[in-house]
Amino acid sequence: MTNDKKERGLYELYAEDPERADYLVFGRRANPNRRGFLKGAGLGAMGAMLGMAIPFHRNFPSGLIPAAMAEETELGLFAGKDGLTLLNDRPVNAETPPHLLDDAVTPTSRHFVRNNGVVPEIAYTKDVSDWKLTIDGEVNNVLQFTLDELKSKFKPVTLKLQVECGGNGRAAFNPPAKGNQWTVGAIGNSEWTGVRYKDLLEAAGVKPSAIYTAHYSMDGHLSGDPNKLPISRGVPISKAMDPHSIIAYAMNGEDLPALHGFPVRTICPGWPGSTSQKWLQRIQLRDVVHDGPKMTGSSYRVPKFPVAPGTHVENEDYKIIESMPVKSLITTPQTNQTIKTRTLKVHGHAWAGDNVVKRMDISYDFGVTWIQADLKAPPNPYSWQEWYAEVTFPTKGYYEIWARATDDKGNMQPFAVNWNPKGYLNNSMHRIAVMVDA
Ligand SMILES: Nc1nc2c(c(=O)[nH]1)N[C@H]1C(S)=C(S)[C@@H](COP(=O)(O)O)O[C@H]1N2
Ligand SMILES: [Mo]
Repeated sequence: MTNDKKERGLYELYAEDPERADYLVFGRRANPNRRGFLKGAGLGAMGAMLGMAIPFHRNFPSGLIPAAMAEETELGLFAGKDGLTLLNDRPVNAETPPHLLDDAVTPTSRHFVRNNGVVPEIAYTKDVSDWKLTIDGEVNNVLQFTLDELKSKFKPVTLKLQVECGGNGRAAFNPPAKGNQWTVGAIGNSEWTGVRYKDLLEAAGVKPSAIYTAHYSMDGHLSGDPNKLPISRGVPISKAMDPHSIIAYAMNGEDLPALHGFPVRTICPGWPGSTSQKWLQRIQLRDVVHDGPKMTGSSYRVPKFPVAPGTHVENEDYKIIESMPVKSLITTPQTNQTIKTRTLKVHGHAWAGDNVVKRMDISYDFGVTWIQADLKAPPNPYSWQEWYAEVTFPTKGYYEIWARATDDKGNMQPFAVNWNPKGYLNNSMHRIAVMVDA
Protein backbone atom coordinates (compact mmCIF):
# COMPACT_ATOMS: atom_id res chain seq x y z
CA MET A 1 0.00 0.00 0.00
CA THR A 2 1.34 3.40 -0.87
CA ASN A 3 0.70 6.42 1.27
CA ASP A 4 -1.73 8.06 -1.05
CA LYS A 5 -4.15 5.19 -0.65
CA LYS A 6 -4.59 6.00 3.03
CA GLU A 7 -7.04 8.76 2.39
CA ARG A 8 -8.75 9.88 5.55
CA GLY A 9 -11.45 12.41 6.22
CA LEU A 10 -10.58 15.98 6.96
CA TYR A 11 -12.32 16.01 10.35
CA GLU A 12 -10.38 12.98 11.48
CA LEU A 13 -7.13 14.49 10.32
CA TYR A 14 -7.75 17.84 11.99
CA ALA A 15 -8.52 16.03 15.23
CA GLU A 16 -5.29 14.03 15.09
CA ASP A 17 -2.79 16.39 13.59
CA PRO A 18 -3.97 19.91 12.85
CA GLU A 19 -0.63 21.08 11.55
CA ARG A 20 -0.44 18.35 8.98
CA ALA A 21 -4.09 18.94 8.16
CA ASP A 22 -3.20 22.56 7.40
CA TYR A 23 -0.48 21.38 5.10
CA LEU A 24 -2.82 19.01 3.37
CA VAL A 25 -5.48 21.62 2.92
CA PHE A 26 -3.19 24.43 1.88
CA GLY A 27 -0.18 22.70 0.43
CA ARG A 28 2.42 24.21 2.69
CA ARG A 29 3.59 23.65 6.18
CA ALA A 30 2.30 25.75 9.01
CA ASN A 31 4.71 27.40 11.43
CA PRO A 32 5.64 24.52 13.77
CA ASN A 33 5.55 26.81 16.83
CA ARG A 34 2.03 27.88 16.20
CA ARG A 35 -0.10 24.87 15.59
CA GLY A 36 -3.46 24.96 14.01
CA PHE A 37 -5.02 26.31 10.96
CA LEU A 38 -5.29 30.04 11.45
CA LYS A 39 -2.00 30.33 13.25
CA GLY A 40 0.12 29.03 10.47
CA ALA A 41 0.68 29.61 6.84
CA GLY A 42 -2.91 28.65 6.17
CA LEU A 43 -3.91 32.13 7.27
CA GLY A 44 -2.73 33.70 4.03
CA ALA A 45 -4.58 31.25 1.88
CA MET A 46 -7.68 31.40 4.05
CA GLY A 47 -7.62 35.19 3.87
CA ALA A 48 -7.24 34.97 0.11
CA MET A 49 -10.20 32.63 -0.16
CA LEU A 50 -12.34 34.79 2.07
CA GLY A 51 -11.17 37.96 0.43
CA MET A 52 -10.96 39.56 3.86
CA ALA A 53 -8.91 39.62 7.06
CA ILE A 54 -9.79 37.48 10.08
CA PRO A 55 -9.74 39.94 13.00
CA PHE A 56 -9.74 37.40 15.87
CA HIS A 57 -7.42 34.89 14.26
CA ARG A 58 -5.22 34.77 17.38
CA ASN A 59 -8.11 33.37 19.40
CA PHE A 60 -8.84 30.55 17.04
CA PRO A 61 -8.29 27.25 18.86
CA SER A 62 -5.75 24.82 17.43
CA GLY A 63 -7.12 21.85 15.71
CA LEU A 64 -10.50 23.20 14.78
CA ILE A 65 -11.57 23.13 11.19
CA PRO A 66 -12.74 26.61 10.35
CA ALA A 67 -16.45 26.29 9.72
CA ALA A 68 -16.15 28.12 6.42
CA MET A 69 -13.73 25.47 5.21
CA ALA A 70 -15.39 22.35 6.44
CA GLU A 71 -18.86 22.93 5.16
CA GLU A 72 -20.12 23.01 1.66
CA THR A 73 -20.41 26.77 1.81
CA GLU A 74 -19.39 29.46 -0.59
CA LEU A 75 -16.04 29.65 1.14
CA GLY A 76 -15.53 25.97 1.73
CA LEU A 77 -13.12 23.51 0.24
CA PHE A 78 -15.97 22.75 -2.00
CA ALA A 79 -16.83 26.29 -2.98
CA GLY A 80 -19.30 26.97 -5.74
CA LYS A 81 -20.58 23.43 -6.15
CA ASP A 82 -24.27 22.74 -6.42
CA GLY A 83 -25.82 19.46 -5.33
CA LEU A 84 -22.77 17.26 -5.90
CA THR A 85 -22.20 14.12 -3.85
CA LEU A 86 -19.00 14.35 -1.85
CA LEU A 87 -17.20 10.98 -1.96
CA ASN A 88 -14.12 12.13 -0.09
CA ASP A 89 -12.96 15.42 1.41
CA ARG A 90 -9.24 14.60 1.46
CA PRO A 91 -8.54 14.79 -1.36
CA VAL A 92 -11.75 16.42 -2.54
CA ASN A 93 -13.71 14.09 -4.79
CA ALA A 94 -17.30 14.73 -5.74
CA GLU A 95 -19.64 13.51 -8.43
CA THR A 96 -22.80 14.93 -9.95
CA PRO A 97 -26.17 13.18 -9.76
CA PRO A 98 -27.26 12.52 -13.36
CA HIS A 99 -30.39 14.72 -13.28
CA LEU A 100 -28.13 17.69 -12.47
CA LEU A 101 -26.13 17.02 -15.64
CA ASP A 102 -29.06 17.86 -17.91
CA ASP A 103 -27.44 20.91 -19.55
CA ALA A 104 -25.72 20.46 -22.91
CA VAL A 105 -22.80 22.43 -21.48
CA THR A 106 -22.00 21.46 -17.91
CA PRO A 107 -22.02 24.52 -15.62
CA THR A 108 -18.90 24.80 -13.47
CA SER A 109 -21.05 24.38 -10.36
CA ARG A 110 -22.01 20.91 -11.60
CA HIS A 111 -18.71 19.63 -12.95
CA PHE A 112 -17.37 16.72 -10.90
CA VAL A 113 -14.11 17.14 -8.99
CA ARG A 114 -11.36 14.57 -8.78
CA ASN A 115 -8.22 15.48 -6.84
CA ASN A 116 -5.40 13.08 -6.06
CA GLY A 117 -3.59 15.49 -3.77
CA VAL A 118 -3.78 18.96 -2.27
CA VAL A 119 -4.93 21.99 -4.25
CA PRO A 120 -1.89 24.29 -4.54
CA GLU A 121 -2.04 27.69 -2.87
CA ILE A 122 -1.68 29.57 -6.18
CA ALA A 123 -5.15 28.32 -7.09
CA TYR A 124 -6.56 30.39 -4.23
CA THR A 125 -4.21 33.37 -4.21
CA LYS A 126 -4.40 33.67 -8.03
CA ASP A 127 -0.95 35.26 -7.86
CA VAL A 128 0.69 34.21 -11.13
CA SER A 129 3.67 36.58 -10.91
CA ASP A 130 6.04 33.65 -10.28
CA TRP A 131 4.26 31.14 -12.47
CA LYS A 132 5.45 30.08 -15.92
CA LEU A 133 4.61 27.13 -18.12
CA THR A 134 7.79 25.35 -19.26
CA ILE A 135 8.03 23.10 -22.32
CA ASP A 136 11.22 21.06 -22.36
CA GLY A 137 12.67 17.61 -22.97
CA GLU A 138 12.82 16.32 -26.55
CA VAL A 139 12.26 19.76 -28.11
CA ASN A 140 14.41 21.98 -30.30
CA ASN A 141 13.83 25.02 -28.07
CA VAL A 142 12.97 25.01 -24.40
CA LEU A 143 10.16 27.54 -24.01
CA GLN A 144 8.57 29.31 -21.08
CA PHE A 145 5.38 31.33 -21.09
CA THR A 146 3.67 33.55 -18.56
CA LEU A 147 -0.10 33.34 -18.42
CA ASP A 148 -0.40 36.59 -20.39
CA GLU A 149 2.01 35.31 -23.04
CA LEU A 150 0.05 32.09 -23.41
CA LYS A 151 -3.11 34.10 -23.91
CA SER A 152 -1.60 36.61 -26.36
CA LYS A 153 0.94 34.62 -28.38
CA PHE A 154 -1.35 31.81 -29.49
CA LYS A 155 -4.73 31.72 -31.12
CA PRO A 156 -7.36 30.98 -28.49
CA VAL A 157 -9.74 28.12 -29.06
CA THR A 158 -13.05 27.41 -27.28
CA LEU A 159 -14.49 23.90 -27.34
CA LYS A 160 -17.08 21.85 -25.49
CA LEU A 161 -15.13 18.84 -24.30
CA GLN A 162 -15.99 15.76 -22.30
CA VAL A 163 -13.82 14.91 -19.33
CA GLU A 164 -14.66 11.60 -17.66
CA CYS A 165 -12.75 9.95 -14.84
CA GLY A 166 -11.35 6.56 -15.83
CA GLY A 167 -12.93 5.21 -12.64
CA ASN A 168 -16.44 6.50 -13.34
CA GLY A 169 -18.80 3.58 -12.63
CA ARG A 170 -16.35 1.86 -10.28
CA ALA A 171 -19.01 1.41 -7.57
CA ALA A 172 -20.69 -1.29 -9.65
CA PHE A 173 -17.74 -3.72 -9.69
CA ASN A 174 -17.66 -6.91 -7.70
CA PRO A 175 -15.38 -7.76 -5.98
CA PRO A 176 -15.22 -4.05 -5.16
CA ALA A 177 -12.28 -2.12 -6.53
CA LYS A 178 -10.41 0.27 -4.22
CA GLY A 179 -10.73 3.95 -4.94
CA ASN A 180 -13.50 6.50 -5.12
CA GLN A 181 -16.80 4.72 -5.44
CA TRP A 182 -18.04 6.76 -8.38
CA THR A 183 -21.50 5.82 -9.60
CA VAL A 184 -22.18 7.52 -12.95
CA GLY A 185 -21.50 11.21 -12.30
CA ALA A 186 -17.72 11.60 -12.83
CA ILE A 187 -18.32 13.13 -16.25
CA GLY A 188 -18.66 16.69 -17.43
CA ASN A 189 -18.88 18.53 -20.72
CA SER A 190 -17.94 22.14 -20.04
CA GLU A 191 -16.76 24.76 -22.48
CA TRP A 192 -12.99 25.16 -22.24
CA THR A 193 -10.88 27.99 -23.64
CA GLY A 194 -7.16 27.82 -24.14
CA VAL A 195 -4.48 27.24 -26.71
CA ARG A 196 -4.02 24.16 -28.78
CA TYR A 197 -1.54 21.74 -27.22
CA LYS A 198 -0.16 21.26 -30.73
CA ASP A 199 0.56 24.98 -31.20
CA LEU A 200 2.76 24.94 -28.10
CA LEU A 201 4.59 21.82 -29.20
CA GLU A 202 5.13 23.20 -32.69
CA ALA A 203 6.50 26.43 -31.23
CA ALA A 204 9.00 24.38 -29.20
CA GLY A 205 9.80 22.07 -32.12
CA VAL A 206 9.16 18.38 -31.47
CA LYS A 207 12.28 16.25 -31.96
CA PRO A 208 11.72 12.99 -33.87
CA SER A 209 12.82 11.16 -30.73
CA ALA A 210 9.77 12.41 -28.76
CA ILE A 211 7.07 9.80 -28.26
CA TYR A 212 5.20 10.82 -25.10
CA THR A 213 4.43 13.93 -23.07
CA ALA A 214 4.81 14.28 -19.30
CA HIS A 215 2.64 16.69 -17.30
CA TYR A 216 3.97 18.19 -14.06
CA SER A 217 1.80 20.14 -11.67
CA MET A 218 1.84 22.13 -8.47
CA ASP A 219 -0.57 20.16 -6.28
CA GLY A 220 0.85 18.67 -3.09
CA HIS A 221 1.22 14.99 -2.24
CA LEU A 222 -1.12 13.68 0.47
CA SER A 223 1.85 12.55 2.55
CA GLY A 224 2.99 16.16 2.83
CA ASP A 225 6.34 15.23 1.26
CA PRO A 226 7.25 18.19 -1.00
CA ASN A 227 9.40 15.92 -3.18
CA LYS A 228 6.52 13.67 -4.13
CA LEU A 229 3.96 14.33 -6.83
CA PRO A 230 0.40 13.11 -6.42
CA ILE A 231 0.07 12.54 -10.15
CA SER A 232 2.12 13.12 -13.29
CA ARG A 233 0.62 11.66 -16.42
CA GLY A 234 1.02 12.32 -20.12
CA VAL A 235 -0.17 11.26 -23.55
CA PRO A 236 1.40 9.97 -26.77
CA ILE A 237 2.59 12.82 -29.03
CA SER A 238 -0.20 11.97 -31.49
CA LYS A 239 -2.87 12.71 -28.86
CA ALA A 240 -1.14 15.95 -27.85
CA MET A 241 -1.10 16.94 -31.55
CA ASP A 242 -4.86 16.40 -31.92
CA PRO A 243 -6.34 19.86 -32.58
CA HIS A 244 -8.91 19.20 -29.81
CA SER A 245 -6.30 18.68 -27.11
CA ILE A 246 -5.80 22.02 -25.41
CA ILE A 247 -4.00 23.82 -22.64
CA ALA A 248 -7.01 25.48 -21.04
CA TYR A 249 -7.00 28.69 -19.01
CA ALA A 250 -10.75 29.22 -18.86
CA MET A 251 -13.78 27.10 -18.05
CA ASN A 252 -17.22 28.26 -19.15
CA GLY A 253 -15.86 31.70 -19.95
CA GLU A 254 -14.10 32.35 -16.65
CA ASP A 255 -10.58 31.80 -15.32
CA LEU A 256 -10.15 28.19 -14.24
CA PRO A 257 -11.59 27.77 -10.74
CA ALA A 258 -9.22 26.64 -7.96
CA LEU A 259 -10.66 23.13 -7.94
CA HIS A 260 -10.36 22.75 -11.70
CA GLY A 261 -6.73 23.66 -12.16
CA PHE A 262 -5.99 27.41 -12.02
CA PRO A 263 -3.99 28.80 -13.78
CA VAL A 264 -3.88 26.22 -16.61
CA ARG A 265 -4.57 22.56 -17.26
CA THR A 266 -4.43 20.19 -20.15
CA ILE A 267 -7.68 18.90 -21.61
CA CYS A 268 -7.10 15.68 -23.54
CA PRO A 269 -10.75 14.97 -24.26
CA GLY A 270 -12.13 11.46 -24.64
CA TRP A 271 -9.26 9.96 -22.64
CA PRO A 272 -9.31 9.25 -18.91
CA GLY A 273 -9.75 12.51 -16.99
CA SER A 274 -6.33 11.92 -15.43
CA THR A 275 -4.72 12.96 -18.75
CA SER A 276 -6.34 16.38 -18.27
CA GLN A 277 -3.74 17.57 -15.79
CA LYS A 278 -4.71 20.48 -13.54
CA TRP A 279 -2.45 23.19 -12.04
CA LEU A 280 0.07 22.54 -14.82
CA GLN A 281 3.54 24.06 -14.76
CA ARG A 282 5.66 21.92 -17.04
CA ILE A 283 5.28 19.76 -20.13
CA GLN A 284 8.26 17.56 -20.83
CA LEU A 285 8.56 15.62 -24.08
CA ARG A 286 10.05 12.21 -23.55
CA ASP A 287 11.62 9.53 -25.71
CA VAL A 288 9.99 6.82 -23.60
CA VAL A 289 6.43 6.27 -22.41
CA HIS A 290 6.10 8.56 -19.38
CA ASP A 291 6.46 6.72 -16.07
CA GLY A 292 5.39 9.38 -13.53
CA PRO A 293 3.11 8.69 -10.55
CA LYS A 294 -0.19 7.11 -11.68
CA MET A 295 1.22 6.07 -15.07
CA THR A 296 2.42 2.62 -14.02
CA GLY A 297 1.26 -0.45 -12.10
CA SER A 298 -2.50 -0.73 -11.93
CA SER A 299 -3.10 3.05 -12.15
CA TYR A 300 -5.23 3.98 -15.15
CA ARG A 301 -4.24 0.66 -16.69
CA VAL A 302 -6.36 -2.37 -17.47
CA PRO A 303 -5.53 -6.00 -18.28
CA LYS A 304 -4.62 -6.61 -21.95
CA PHE A 305 -7.05 -9.55 -21.97
CA PRO A 306 -10.24 -10.33 -20.04
CA VAL A 307 -9.70 -11.68 -16.53
CA ALA A 308 -12.03 -13.41 -14.10
CA PRO A 309 -13.30 -11.18 -11.26
CA GLY A 310 -10.76 -11.00 -8.43
CA THR A 311 -7.78 -12.20 -10.49
CA HIS A 312 -4.30 -10.87 -9.71
CA VAL A 313 -2.87 -9.30 -12.86
CA GLU A 314 0.89 -9.21 -13.50
CA ASN A 315 2.47 -5.85 -14.24
CA GLU A 316 3.40 -6.79 -17.81
CA ASP A 317 -0.18 -7.79 -18.54
CA TYR A 318 -1.51 -4.25 -18.12
CA LYS A 319 -1.96 -1.62 -20.82
CA ILE A 320 -2.51 2.13 -20.44
CA ILE A 321 -6.10 3.28 -20.97
CA GLU A 322 -6.39 5.53 -24.00
CA SER A 323 -9.80 6.34 -25.53
CA MET A 324 -12.71 5.95 -23.12
CA PRO A 325 -15.54 3.64 -24.26
CA VAL A 326 -18.97 4.57 -25.68
CA LYS A 327 -21.39 5.65 -22.97
CA SER A 328 -24.57 7.59 -22.25
CA LEU A 329 -26.59 9.12 -19.44
CA ILE A 330 -30.30 9.72 -18.90
CA THR A 331 -30.49 13.20 -17.37
CA THR A 332 -34.27 13.75 -17.64
CA PRO A 333 -36.25 12.59 -15.77
CA GLN A 334 -34.61 12.12 -12.41
CA THR A 335 -34.71 8.49 -11.33
CA ASN A 336 -37.34 7.21 -8.88
CA GLN A 337 -40.06 9.73 -9.65
CA THR A 338 -43.77 8.97 -9.76
CA ILE A 339 -45.36 10.43 -12.88
CA LYS A 340 -49.04 11.15 -13.36
CA THR A 341 -49.07 10.68 -17.12
CA ARG A 342 -48.43 7.77 -19.49
CA THR A 343 -46.18 9.73 -21.82
CA LEU A 344 -42.74 10.84 -20.81
CA LYS A 345 -40.04 12.88 -22.50
CA VAL A 346 -36.58 11.45 -21.95
CA HIS A 347 -33.34 13.32 -22.54
CA GLY A 348 -29.66 12.69 -22.06
CA HIS A 349 -26.19 12.76 -23.54
CA ALA A 350 -23.95 10.22 -25.21
CA TRP A 351 -20.21 10.20 -25.89
CA ALA A 352 -17.62 7.76 -27.14
CA GLY A 353 -14.05 8.78 -26.30
CA ASP A 354 -12.19 9.34 -29.58
CA ASN A 355 -15.19 8.07 -31.55
CA VAL A 356 -18.56 9.55 -32.46
CA VAL A 357 -21.91 8.22 -31.22
CA LYS A 358 -23.93 7.01 -34.20
CA ARG A 359 -27.05 5.62 -32.60
CA MET A 360 -28.94 5.88 -29.36
CA ASP A 361 -31.65 3.48 -28.20
CA ILE A 362 -33.78 3.27 -25.11
CA SER A 363 -35.92 0.51 -23.67
CA TYR A 364 -38.72 0.61 -21.10
CA ASP A 365 -39.42 -3.13 -21.04
CA PHE A 366 -36.12 -4.36 -19.53
CA GLY A 367 -34.38 -4.60 -22.87
CA VAL A 368 -36.90 -6.68 -24.82
CA THR A 369 -37.65 -3.92 -27.32
CA TRP A 370 -35.75 -0.77 -28.13
CA ILE A 371 -36.78 2.68 -29.38
CA GLN A 372 -34.34 4.68 -31.42
CA ALA A 373 -33.78 8.12 -29.89
CA ASP A 374 -33.27 11.33 -31.83
CA LEU A 375 -29.50 11.73 -31.61
CA LYS A 376 -27.84 15.07 -32.43
CA ALA A 377 -24.41 15.55 -33.94
CA PRO A 378 -21.82 16.94 -31.52
CA PRO A 379 -21.41 20.76 -31.65
CA ASN A 380 -17.69 20.07 -32.05
CA PRO A 381 -15.65 16.85 -31.97
CA TYR A 382 -15.17 15.45 -28.45
CA SER A 383 -18.29 17.12 -27.09
CA TRP A 384 -20.97 14.83 -25.79
CA GLN A 385 -24.07 14.60 -27.97
CA GLU A 386 -27.67 15.34 -27.04
CA TRP A 387 -30.43 12.76 -27.49
CA TYR A 388 -34.19 12.91 -27.04
CA ALA A 389 -36.93 10.30 -26.92
CA GLU A 390 -40.56 9.99 -25.93
CA VAL A 391 -41.97 6.95 -24.20
CA THR A 392 -45.61 5.93 -23.88
CA PHE A 393 -46.14 3.40 -21.11
CA PRO A 394 -48.88 0.80 -21.78
CA THR A 395 -50.13 0.55 -18.19
CA LYS A 396 -49.43 1.97 -14.79
CA GLY A 397 -46.68 0.33 -12.77
CA TYR A 398 -42.94 0.14 -12.25
CA TYR A 399 -40.74 0.71 -15.27
CA GLU A 400 -37.07 1.14 -15.92
CA ILE A 401 -35.61 3.14 -18.74
CA TRP A 402 -32.39 1.75 -20.08
CA ALA A 403 -30.14 3.75 -22.37
CA ARG A 404 -27.72 2.26 -24.88
CA ALA A 405 -25.38 4.18 -27.18
CA THR A 406 -23.54 2.75 -30.20
CA ASP A 407 -20.51 4.42 -31.74
CA ASP A 408 -19.31 4.75 -35.34
CA LYS A 409 -17.01 1.73 -34.88
CA GLY A 410 -19.97 -0.48 -33.97
CA ASN A 411 -19.19 -0.57 -30.25
CA MET A 412 -22.35 -0.78 -28.16
CA GLN A 413 -22.78 -0.24 -24.42
CA PRO A 414 -23.09 -3.60 -22.67
CA PHE A 415 -25.57 -4.48 -19.97
CA ALA A 416 -22.65 -5.26 -17.65
CA VAL A 417 -18.91 -5.01 -18.14
CA ASN A 418 -16.21 -7.44 -17.22
CA TRP A 419 -14.24 -6.82 -14.02
CA ASN A 420 -10.76 -5.30 -13.87
CA PRO A 421 -8.59 -4.80 -10.76
CA LYS A 422 -9.04 -1.02 -10.36
CA GLY A 423 -12.60 -0.80 -11.60
CA TYR A 424 -12.02 1.31 -14.71
CA LEU A 425 -14.05 1.77 -17.90
CA ASN A 426 -17.47 0.78 -16.65
CA ASN A 427 -19.64 1.78 -19.59
CA SER A 428 -22.64 -0.40 -18.78
CA MET A 429 -26.04 1.02 -19.70
CA HIS A 430 -27.52 3.69 -17.48
CA ARG A 431 -30.86 2.68 -15.95
CA ILE A 432 -33.44 4.78 -14.16
CA ALA A 433 -36.68 3.87 -12.39
CA VAL A 434 -40.04 5.43 -13.29
CA MET A 435 -43.28 4.85 -11.36
CA VAL A 436 -46.26 5.43 -13.62
CA ASP A 437 -49.45 6.26 -11.74
CA ALA A 438 -51.90 7.18 -14.49
N1 LIG B 1 -2.57 18.05 -11.10
C1 LIG B 1 -3.61 17.22 -11.09
N2 LIG B 1 -4.33 17.05 -12.20
C2 LIG B 1 -5.38 16.22 -12.22
C3 LIG B 1 -5.72 15.46 -11.08
C4 LIG B 1 -4.96 15.67 -9.90
O1 LIG B 1 -5.20 15.07 -8.85
N3 LIG B 1 -3.91 16.55 -9.95
N4 LIG B 1 -6.77 14.56 -11.15
C5 LIG B 1 -7.03 14.02 -12.49
C6 LIG B 1 -8.19 13.17 -12.59
S1 LIG B 1 -7.96 11.56 -12.05
C7 LIG B 1 -9.34 13.56 -13.20
S2 LIG B 1 -10.62 12.49 -13.45
C8 LIG B 1 -9.52 14.97 -13.64
C9 LIG B 1 -10.76 15.57 -13.02
O2 LIG B 1 -10.91 16.90 -13.43
P1 LIG B 1 -11.93 17.86 -12.66
O3 LIG B 1 -11.61 17.80 -11.19
O4 LIG B 1 -11.75 19.20 -13.26
O5 LIG B 1 -13.29 17.30 -12.91
O6 LIG B 1 -8.41 15.78 -13.30
C10 LIG B 1 -7.16 15.15 -13.50
N5 LIG B 1 -6.10 16.10 -13.36
MO1 LIG C 1 -9.77 10.35 -12.72
